[in-house]
Amino acid sequence: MASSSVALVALLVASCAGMAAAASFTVGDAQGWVAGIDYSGWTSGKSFAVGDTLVFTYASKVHTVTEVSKSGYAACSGSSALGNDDSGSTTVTLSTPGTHYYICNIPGHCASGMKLAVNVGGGGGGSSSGSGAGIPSGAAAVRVPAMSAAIVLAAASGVLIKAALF
Ligand SMILES: [Cu+2]
Repeated sequence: MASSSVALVALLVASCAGMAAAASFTVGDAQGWVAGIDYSGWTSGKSFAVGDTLVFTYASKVHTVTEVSKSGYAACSGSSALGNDDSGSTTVTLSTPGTHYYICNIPGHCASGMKLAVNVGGGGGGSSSGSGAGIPSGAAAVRVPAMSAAIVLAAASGVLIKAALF
C-alpha cells in the first residue's frame, strides 16, 4: 500500500517534470558537434528556456565545448573561457536567461563553424522581454493543466499532495 503510493507520487513528479520543466537538445542533432555545420541554422526555430539542457556529442579530445563571452564568440577566442570540456559528451544546463556562447577551442575549428549562440528565454512565470518570442507563453499554458492533473490524481488516491508539489 505505502510503497505503491510512493511509486505513484514518483511517477507523477517525473511525468510532471518531463512535460513542463526541461527539454534536452542534442546540438546538431544526428551530426553532433563537428566542423562544417551552421549552428545558427540549427538554433533557428528552436526555443530554449531556463532548465533546458544542451547535449554536445563529439569525439573525445578531438573537439572541446568551451563556453565563452560574446566577444570570445565573435573572435573565436577561448582565452577567457567560462567553462570547458573535451570529454566527448558534454551536457550543459541552461541555468540563466540571456544568450550563451559556445565554441570549439581547437585551433581553426571555431572558424570552420564550431560556434553556437543560444538565446535562453526567461522560462517559468513571466517570459522576460527581449527576444520577443511568443512561444514561452504557450509552453506555460501547457504546464498548468499538467500540474492540475497531477494534483487531482494525487488527491484522489489520498497520497501526499505536498510530495507531488515539491
Ligand atoms: Cu573542434
